[in-house]
Amino acid sequence: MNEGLVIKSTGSTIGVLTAAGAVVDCRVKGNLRIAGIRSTNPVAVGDKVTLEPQADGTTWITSVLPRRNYIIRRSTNLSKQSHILAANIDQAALLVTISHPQTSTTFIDRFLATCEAYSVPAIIIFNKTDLLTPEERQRLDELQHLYESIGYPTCAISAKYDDVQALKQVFIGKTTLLSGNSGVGKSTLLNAIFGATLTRTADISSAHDTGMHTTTFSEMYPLPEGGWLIDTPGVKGFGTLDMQKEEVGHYFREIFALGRQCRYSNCLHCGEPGCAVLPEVGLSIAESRFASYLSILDDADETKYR
Ligand SMILES: Nc1nc2c(ncn2[C@@H]2O[C@H](COP(=O)(O)OP(=O)(O)OP(=O)(O)O)[C@@H](O)[C@H]2O)c(=O)[nH]1
Ligand SMILES: [Mg+2]
Ligand SMILES: [Zn+2]
Repeated sequence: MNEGLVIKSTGSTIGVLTAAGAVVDCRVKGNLRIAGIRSTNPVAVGDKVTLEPQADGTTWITSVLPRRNYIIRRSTNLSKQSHILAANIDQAALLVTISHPQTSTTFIDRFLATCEAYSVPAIIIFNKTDLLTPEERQRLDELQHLYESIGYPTCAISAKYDDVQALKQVFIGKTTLLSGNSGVGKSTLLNAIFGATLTRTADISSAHDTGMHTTTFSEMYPLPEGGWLIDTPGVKGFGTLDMQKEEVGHYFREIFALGRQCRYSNCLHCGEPGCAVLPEVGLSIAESRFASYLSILDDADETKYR
């Protein structure tokens, strides 16, 4: 049977790299469904799939091989549909900008929690350091310090003006998902690392500082040294998965660590007696992190009534 690796997904057609080294445009066989996942895309970039050439010259994707992991984004609108950003990844790199546009800590924390849920190592790359005012530079320092202290590697760059070749080392030999809000510079970083213009970038509309959503589909790029980088369309928000309330704290490393000292093992850190976490909010646990934790707890509440 023919097997291939999905390297590009535009929705209707899917680019698959075959064992022979060719990229074939394929279509998903109509009745293909992946058990247990309700998503808008049954096949995602990074998937290994089986192929079946048809008599009319087209090729069908007939099945998706079991996934090692996947990163899913639940749409923030009411449809509650999910979209798989990528599958079978080794690590995720989140691009964050302090300004132009501003990435919220809720967004960062939801992304990190999603990575934790799938045991995908995450790194945070702060971009556009060239644009920072002194106050924003201080904010950058604070956030870098915060996330490093929790255990996430961070770095701060200007993808546009710095020499980012050193950053390449982080990506060699691994499949990395590049994610972040629209306009934070994912495609720019990718281009800078490859030293060639592989994907389009766009100017941010200065009126709103919002991105233009230049990248409209996910695509995987091979590194000459080995490994893959996956450019994804900018994400607005990160809905989280159907987590049990008691589970949410597991995906915030520092809350999880401290939570072991709570009197009740299923403590939600919302005012229960003997809670070890709540008294530390604003001290060893950042208020922004706890606020993100609470926002996901809220979601968990919501899913309960779905
Ligand atoms: N000043 C400055 N501008 C940057 C930097 N990195 C990217 N940009 C600009 O920011 C804009 C958006 O960059 P993109 O690379 O298209 O952003 P993206 O994250 O791929 O956006 P989507 O594809 O919409 O998700 C472009 O005008 C880039 O030139 C940087 O380090 N400094
Ligand atoms: Mg892009
Ligand atoms: Zn507690």
